[in-house]
Amino acid sequence: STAGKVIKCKAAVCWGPKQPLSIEEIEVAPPKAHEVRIKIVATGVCRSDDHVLSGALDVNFPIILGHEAAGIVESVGEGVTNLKPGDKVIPLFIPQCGKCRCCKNPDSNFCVKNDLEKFNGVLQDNTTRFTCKGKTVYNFISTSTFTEYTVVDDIAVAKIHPDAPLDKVCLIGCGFSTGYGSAVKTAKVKPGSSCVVFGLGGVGLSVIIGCKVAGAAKIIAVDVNPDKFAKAKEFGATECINPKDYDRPINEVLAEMTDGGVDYAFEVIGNTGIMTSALKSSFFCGGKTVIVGLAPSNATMTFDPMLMLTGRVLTGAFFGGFKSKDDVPQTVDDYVNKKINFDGLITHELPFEQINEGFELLRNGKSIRTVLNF
Ligand code: PAD
Ligand code: ZN
Ligand code: ZN
Repeated sequence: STAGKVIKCKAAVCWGPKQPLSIEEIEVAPPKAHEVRIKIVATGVCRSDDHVLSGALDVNFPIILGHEAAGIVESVGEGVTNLKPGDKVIPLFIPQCGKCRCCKNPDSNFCVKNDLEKFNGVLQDNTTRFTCKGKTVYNFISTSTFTEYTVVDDIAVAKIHPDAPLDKVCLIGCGFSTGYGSAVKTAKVKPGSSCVVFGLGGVGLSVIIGCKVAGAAKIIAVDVNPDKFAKAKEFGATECINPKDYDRPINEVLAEMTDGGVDYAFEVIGNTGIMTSALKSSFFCGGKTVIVGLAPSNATMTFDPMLMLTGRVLTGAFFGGFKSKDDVPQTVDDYVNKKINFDGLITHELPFEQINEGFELLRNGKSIRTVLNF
């Protein structure tokens, strides 16, 4: 057994922005108290990882990215009682400590133990278990899954159904849950309502799945890449529009299509200008806008506050408002029991070593989700 020993394995190390990931041999130290070492089996490529590669998000380097994954427990540290070697798990990019003010609030899914606000890149004890070429390698948002083995805090991992296909349910670790939850939990889309979704990547398409399940009557899909429209329709979009086809603001077009504005608008790109467009496209009495996309570090959104005085609601969430440790196992059960399906989001599967190709497919708009298999 490898328990208690340092594991040497392959990982995709990010030495800095604007350069390819480098497959390196790294050392992964054993888990300390309340930590879990996981053998990653499958991991998806999400735009949030690419935001680090493009330089849009400020993190510490070198770092091991990746946060949408599924794997198997290799060993556990002292004090971990609810997990054992061999358990199937999904790492959680928002932990759920269960004890903090956010965790105790039934309406919040955030946790003060998160690493999403500051990207410190360390575990709860302020260190990491990764080294490469003698250097400390940082963690990414409590997870780091672009590696054969990772170590996470036990508050940042959920045990899942033993029959779950890991190369599919890895998407429950981010893209699917974030989009689906944004519709059903954060917005609480009502039957018969109208929705607009800006950005038709893996997350935006999952918003569409959620809007459809919630019974929305009109689901308008917006993207500058019309290649995305076929999938959007497959998942439930009733109309697809490309802002480039119009010479006036897209919110005006949407207002005409929806008797004055949509009931629910979702920004799933990470563009602060589009966030304002989303807000403007929501109905002036009670229309709700949900920010899902991750804007670049230090970006700001500006808008006329009069937009809010008529009763619009602006909100946002990480991870679709899902309380991670509670909702991930339930969502996996729903997948195993065929109550939900999102297989159509996975357009490409590649061996882990071809990770840079996975990012190229995302950047040139050819993929929805690429799943990397180890
Ligand atoms: P993606 O790159 O697969 O999809 C984005 C889509 O937006 C693409 O289809 C683009 O063509 C489209 N697009 C880009 N610019 C425009 C524009 N100006 N107008 C219309 N469409 C445009 O990304 P994704 O689906 O993996 O992620 C989407 C965003 O959500 C991204 O910012 C990511 O960082 C964020 C995210 N947030 C969370 C969360 O917890 N809030 C989780 C996961 C991802
Ligand atoms: Zn993600
Ligand atoms: Zn907490």
